[in-house]
Amino acid sequence: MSEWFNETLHGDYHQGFNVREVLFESKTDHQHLVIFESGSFGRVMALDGIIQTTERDEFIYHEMLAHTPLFAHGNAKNVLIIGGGDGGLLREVLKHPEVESAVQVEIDQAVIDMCVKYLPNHSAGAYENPRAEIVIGDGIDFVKQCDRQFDVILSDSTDPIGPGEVLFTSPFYEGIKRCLKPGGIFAAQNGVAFMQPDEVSTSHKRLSPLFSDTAFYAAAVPTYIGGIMTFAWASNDPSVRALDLSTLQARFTASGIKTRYYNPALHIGAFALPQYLVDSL
Ligand code: AG3
Repeated sequence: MSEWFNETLHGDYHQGFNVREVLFESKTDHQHLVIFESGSFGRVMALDGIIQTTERDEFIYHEMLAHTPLFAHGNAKNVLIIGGGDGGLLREVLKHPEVESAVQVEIDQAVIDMCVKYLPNHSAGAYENPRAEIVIGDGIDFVKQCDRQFDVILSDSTDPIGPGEVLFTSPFYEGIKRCLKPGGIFAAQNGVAFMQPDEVSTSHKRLSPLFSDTAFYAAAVPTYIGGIMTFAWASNDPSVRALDLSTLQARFTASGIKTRYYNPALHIGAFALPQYLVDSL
């Protein structure tokens, strides 16, 4: 008889994975962590019962969270990542030749260690990259205290439940504002809109008093079930979001970065939201 992993995010609707083999399972200092071999999505990592990443579809999420703000910025030298312990986002950020340093603040050392071991294609050596600096700590403390500023800040958090909850609050967004350089861009995972409808309106309510441009963009990630995953976007320079296709295409081509999901046309289209979301803002 086979074993199933059933996600616990939504009370009365879930996805299940056939578990071929549990590779690691433990309660860390912060959360429950499991990494298992699945039937059709390769290796899968879940925190507190919620799917975080799978080998098969992680590229969609990580490419969209990294490349959309980085190509919009065009010359991001200093990048800050909050969370992202599996290393997939750091891997994509470091593909940008203009990035001189990427600081990653992850609360849970065990997530980094176990993902390096059991999901090596996520970080793909990024933690050994001399441009990467890893800080173990809570993202909210870092942005409240940090004396450095960044061109792009990315929040690759869990959902607003447990350790990730503070990363969706006004004090966190105020910290983000103080750590962003002029013209800087903040992007953050913001939940699956159809299943977590309040996340878009709440983030909009909290971000828009602090930033002159607040928006959301979207991508469908199969294992974040229930439709489109949204990403929050905030900046004090509206022109970075209004870039035309030919500028983005020129930057993308010049970078030499090979993607499997992101491309400049999709970048622009991703900001077009379904009407039920537009109406919720
Ligand atoms: N962290 C975001 C997971 C969101 C899951 N939420 C959901 N399915 N509604 C992903 C971490 C990948 N680096």
